Amino acid sequence: MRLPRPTLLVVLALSSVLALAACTSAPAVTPTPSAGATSDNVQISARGIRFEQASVDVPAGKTFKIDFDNKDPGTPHDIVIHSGDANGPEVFKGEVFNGAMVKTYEVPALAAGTYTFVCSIHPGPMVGSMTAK
Ligand SMILES: [Cu+2]
Repeated sequence: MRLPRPTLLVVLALSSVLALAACTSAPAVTPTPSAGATSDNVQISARGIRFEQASVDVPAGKTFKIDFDNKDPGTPHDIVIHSGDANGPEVFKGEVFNGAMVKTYEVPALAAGTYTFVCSIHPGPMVGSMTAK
Protein backbone atom coordinates (compact mmCIF):
# COMPACT_ATOMS: atom_id res chain seq x y z
CA MET A 1 0.00 0.00 0.00
CA ARG A 2 1.31 3.47 -0.92
CA LEU A 3 1.43 6.37 1.48
CA PRO A 4 -0.72 9.36 0.57
CA ARG A 5 1.52 12.01 -0.98
CA PRO A 6 1.38 14.64 1.84
CA THR A 7 2.49 12.05 4.39
CA LEU A 8 5.45 11.09 2.26
CA LEU A 9 6.53 14.76 2.07
CA VAL A 10 6.33 15.12 5.84
CA VAL A 11 8.46 12.02 6.31
CA LEU A 12 11.05 13.34 3.87
CA ALA A 13 11.14 16.76 5.55
CA LEU A 14 11.54 15.22 9.00
CA SER A 15 14.36 12.94 7.91
CA SER A 16 16.32 15.82 6.38
CA VAL A 17 15.88 17.88 9.57
CA LEU A 18 17.19 14.94 11.61
CA ALA A 19 20.16 14.52 9.26
CA LEU A 20 21.02 18.22 9.61
CA ALA A 21 20.73 18.05 13.39
CA ALA A 22 23.04 15.05 13.49
CA CYS A 23 25.64 16.90 11.42
CA THR A 24 25.55 20.16 13.37
CA SER A 25 25.37 18.85 16.94
CA ALA A 26 29.01 17.75 17.12
CA PRO A 27 31.09 20.98 17.40
CA ALA A 28 31.40 22.34 20.94
CA VAL A 29 32.16 25.85 19.68
CA THR A 30 29.98 28.56 21.16
CA PRO A 31 28.22 30.37 18.35
CA THR A 32 28.82 34.10 18.30
CA PRO A 33 26.71 36.63 16.42
CA SER A 34 29.73 38.31 14.85
CA ALA A 35 31.71 35.25 13.84
CA GLY A 36 34.89 35.86 11.92
CA ALA A 37 35.29 39.53 12.84
CA THR A 38 38.88 39.05 13.96
CA SER A 39 39.90 42.57 12.92
CA ASP A 40 37.55 43.95 15.58
CA ASN A 41 39.48 42.24 18.36
CA VAL A 42 40.98 44.45 21.02
CA GLN A 43 44.78 44.14 21.06
CA ILE A 44 46.61 44.00 24.38
CA SER A 45 50.22 42.90 24.77
CA ALA A 46 52.61 42.37 27.65
CA ARG A 47 56.39 42.77 27.56
CA GLY A 48 58.87 43.06 30.43
CA ILE A 49 56.13 42.56 33.04
CA ARG A 50 54.22 45.58 31.71
CA PHE A 51 51.22 46.04 29.52
CA GLU A 52 52.25 47.86 26.35
CA GLN A 53 48.95 49.74 26.29
CA ALA A 54 48.24 52.27 29.03
CA SER A 55 44.60 52.41 27.97
CA VAL A 56 42.29 50.65 25.52
CA ASP A 57 38.80 51.30 24.22
CA VAL A 58 36.32 48.44 23.96
CA PRO A 59 32.75 48.27 22.67
CA ALA A 60 30.02 48.68 25.29
CA GLY A 61 26.97 46.45 25.52
CA LYS A 62 28.20 43.51 23.48
CA THR A 63 30.63 40.65 23.81
CA PHE A 64 34.06 41.27 22.38
CA LYS A 65 37.42 39.52 22.05
CA ILE A 66 40.86 40.46 23.29
CA ASP A 67 43.93 39.14 21.49
CA PHE A 68 46.38 39.02 24.39
CA ASP A 69 49.99 38.79 23.22
CA ASN A 70 52.19 37.65 26.08
CA LYS A 71 55.68 38.49 24.81
CA ASP A 72 57.53 37.40 27.97
CA PRO A 73 59.00 33.93 27.41
CA GLY A 74 58.31 31.60 30.32
CA THR A 75 56.43 34.25 32.26
CA PRO A 76 52.78 33.75 33.14
CA HIS A 77 50.33 36.62 32.61
CA ASP A 78 46.59 37.06 32.37
CA ILE A 79 44.08 39.87 32.07
CA VAL A 80 41.56 40.55 34.80
CA ILE A 81 39.07 43.38 34.32
CA HIS A 82 37.67 45.31 37.27
CA SER A 83 34.82 47.76 37.21
CA GLY A 84 36.12 51.21 38.14
CA ASP A 85 39.57 51.03 39.70
CA ALA A 86 41.68 47.94 40.45
CA ASN A 87 39.83 47.45 43.75
CA GLY A 88 36.43 47.41 42.04
CA PRO A 89 34.38 44.29 41.38
CA GLU A 90 35.96 41.78 39.02
CA VAL A 91 33.94 41.51 35.81
CA PHE A 92 36.21 39.23 33.79
CA LYS A 93 39.20 36.97 34.40
CA GLY A 94 41.17 35.47 31.54
CA GLU A 95 43.23 32.29 31.60
CA VAL A 96 46.82 32.56 32.88
CA PHE A 97 49.40 31.41 30.33
CA ASN A 98 53.14 31.54 29.75
CA GLY A 99 54.70 33.57 26.95
CA ALA A 100 55.64 33.91 24.36
CA MET A 101 52.17 33.20 23.02
CA VAL A 102 48.94 34.87 21.91
CA LYS A 103 45.56 33.81 23.27
CA THR A 104 42.16 35.24 22.48
CA TYR A 105 39.80 35.91 25.37
CA GLU A 106 36.05 36.18 24.91
CA VAL A 107 34.77 38.90 27.21
CA PRO A 108 31.10 39.24 28.13
CA ALA A 109 29.30 42.49 27.40
CA LEU A 110 30.35 45.40 29.61
CA ALA A 111 28.18 48.39 30.42
CA ALA A 112 29.54 51.71 29.17
CA GLY A 113 31.99 53.12 31.67
CA THR A 114 35.53 52.94 32.93
CA TYR A 115 37.35 49.79 33.98
CA THR A 116 40.84 48.79 35.05
CA PHE A 117 42.66 45.76 33.67
CA VAL A 118 45.45 44.07 35.59
CA CYS A 119 47.55 40.94 35.48
CA SER A 120 46.61 38.89 38.55
CA ILE A 121 50.19 37.56 38.80
CA HIS A 122 51.82 41.02 38.66
CA PRO A 123 49.07 43.45 39.70
CA GLY A 124 51.52 46.16 40.76
CA PRO A 125 53.39 46.89 37.52
CA MET A 126 50.79 45.46 35.13
CA VAL A 127 47.80 47.76 35.09
CA GLY A 128 45.91 49.70 32.44
CA SER A 129 42.65 51.52 31.99
CA MET A 130 39.79 50.37 29.77
CA THR A 131 36.91 52.43 28.52
CA ALA A 132 33.73 50.74 27.28
CA LYS A 133 31.79 53.06 24.98
CU1 LIG B 1 51.76 39.25 34.64
